[in-house]
Amino acid sequence: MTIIVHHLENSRSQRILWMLEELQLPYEIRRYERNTATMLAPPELKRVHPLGKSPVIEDTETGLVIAETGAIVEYLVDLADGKLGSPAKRDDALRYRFWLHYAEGSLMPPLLVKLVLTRVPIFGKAAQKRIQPMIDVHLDYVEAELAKRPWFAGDAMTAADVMMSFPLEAARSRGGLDESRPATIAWLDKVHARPAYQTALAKGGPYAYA
Ligand SMILES: N[C@@H](CCC(=O)N[C@@H](CS)C(=O)NCC(=O)O)C(=O)O
Repeated sequence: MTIIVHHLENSRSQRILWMLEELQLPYEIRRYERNTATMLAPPELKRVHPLGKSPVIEDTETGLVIAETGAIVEYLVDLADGKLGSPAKRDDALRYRFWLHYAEGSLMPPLLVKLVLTRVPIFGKAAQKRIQPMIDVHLDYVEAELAKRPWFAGDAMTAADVMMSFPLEAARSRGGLDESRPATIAWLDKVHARPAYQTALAKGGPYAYA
């Protein structure tokens, strides 16, 4: 069995490479470059999945094609017999589920809006100022939570941390996350120092956010 990862440069799919390295599952990477004018994915990705987004994985054993980071992460947890999955303690399990959904459901949208606004001339600058306070509410919340425990769900690293890595990398790059939120920065540094993260980085090719 091999997992084929359709990996777009500088994108959410970096998380899947990290996850696969943590789980030590066999995988191979098909890397795609963005269109330099639009920053969109190339049309080949639409031949893999109708949405044409990354990440998408293919499981060579079952022939299944799976899109959406959270769904992929849960699929991989199952393949690895629950490793990095929901913790046994109820509070940890509730936090695990919360952060797993929060990453794409709540934190990514305002960061994406800000990114789009950086490309809008004149009006974009003023609008970015309106969106930053919304991002700050999220970053303050994340900081308060990470000040209480080493990983998002509790004492152990889980797939919830994998999900949270890309939005927080994006926040550090363009969302105002800096040393004024030390617990979050320490968490990011700890993630980036993990051998599995470093191996994923080496295999995935250049990545702007680590
Ligand atoms: N919520 C989806 C978002 C997928 C997504 O928008 N991926 C971006 C990469 S960060 C993409 O493929 N962008 C290129 C495009 O939209 O053409 C997920 O987490 O998988």
